[in-house]
Amino acid sequence: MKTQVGIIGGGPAGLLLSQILHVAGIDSVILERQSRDYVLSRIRAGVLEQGLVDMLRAVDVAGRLDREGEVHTGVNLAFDGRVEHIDLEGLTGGKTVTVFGQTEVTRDLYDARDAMGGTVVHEAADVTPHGFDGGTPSLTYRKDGMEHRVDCDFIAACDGYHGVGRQSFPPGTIREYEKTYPFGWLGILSRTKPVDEELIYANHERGFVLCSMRSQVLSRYYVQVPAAADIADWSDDRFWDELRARLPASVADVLETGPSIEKSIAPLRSYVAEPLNHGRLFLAGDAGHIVPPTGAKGLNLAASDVHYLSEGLIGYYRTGDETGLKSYSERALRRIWKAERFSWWMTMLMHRFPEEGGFGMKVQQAELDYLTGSTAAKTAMAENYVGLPY
Ligand code: FAS
Ligand code: PHB
Repeated sequence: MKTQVGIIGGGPAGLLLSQILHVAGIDSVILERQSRDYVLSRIRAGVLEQGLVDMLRAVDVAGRLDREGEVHTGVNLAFDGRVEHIDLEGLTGGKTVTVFGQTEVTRDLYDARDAMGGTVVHEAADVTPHGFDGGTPSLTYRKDGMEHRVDCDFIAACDGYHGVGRQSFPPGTIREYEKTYPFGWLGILSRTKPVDEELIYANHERGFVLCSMRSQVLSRYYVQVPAAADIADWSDDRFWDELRARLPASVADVLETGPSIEKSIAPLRSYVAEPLNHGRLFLAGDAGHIVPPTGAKGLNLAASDVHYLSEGLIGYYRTGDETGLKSYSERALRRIWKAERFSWWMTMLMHRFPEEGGFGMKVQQAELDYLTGSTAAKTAMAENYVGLPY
């Protein structure tokens, strides 16, 4: 098989890149190791920056998003028994975020690829990049007991943190920056009315919680748990009791509970690989970086990577100009590191670090008290939360 851009990974980054390239008349093939059902069974991000919404609209994949997505003009911070509102729209001159599940974005991207005759190979095993150091890149993979090969001009590794792309860089060509956190997020999905119209991030001495949603009848909640927590130890009742215990009474009193329809624990990590390309192999999305979900940046960073990479590829195929490809890594990393900083800052501010003792708790509460009382501090948080410019 021959194509122009070989893409490893059929998650949001790979699918969005393929869709943008297609609309620009550039051919691509996606090799995804899982089945489509498996990919669509994963429950992940929920908050979309305007930049991602605009990109989906530009390639005609925002129909359902525009109908079903919820525009949020603010977000809440809860601490010390209080709930304080951050007016995102007012503080950023009109910018907002949209609540619409990553799973639904991925579903709509798959539907769009199908409608445009896109090639997505599922259950492609042992995908391996070759020849990206020189001018003859290719991807090999196994499916139905047969070896296959895709010859291409460029390889985009959109294969997530555990993907093969980054691991294919020659030894010594990648610098890695990493911070792991001593806790994870235990998340549940429940067919219940969300506890508030907007998200609530809560700092509490028992640990962090987040109240989010997917719609007015589908709630998404997270509870900070130790990194070694076993999901088998967390019944629904225990989850709801812990969530209530960590919320201000005004919120806990109106919490609607119900059976979980999904329950999982996500580890928290900050990670960046530099550079994001080696020869004609490019990393985009979680393949190149990971953020703790506290700042709702993971999916949105994948979008800005795809924005920069697709600009470079389109420029190359239209004019032969390689400037955009040569500057991709530097451009993407500048925005990545600002999102890494913001996600780290929100994580350090909102979570319980037992080793910090009571002093650490009091300092967090003092910072939250200052933040919610300062227009300058709230503006700084708001412009990062809605998403910095591409
Ligand atoms: P993805 O990991 O989504 O997609 C990569 C794809 O590549 C996958 O489908 C995988 O099967 C495939 N792949 C991997 N290796 C391959 C190989 N060798 N060959 C072929 N295919 C291969 N972000 C938030 O903002 N909020 C959240 O609440 C949140 N929760 C998360 C929970 C979990 C458990 C995880 C892992 C991430 C979470 N994230 C969250 C971050 C998440 O939303 C990512 O940022 C987003 O999925 C990034 O998209 P991709 O870069 O496409 O990577
Ligand atoms: C979610 O709804 O899954 C979500 C929202 C905001 C975050 C993280 C996750 O910061």
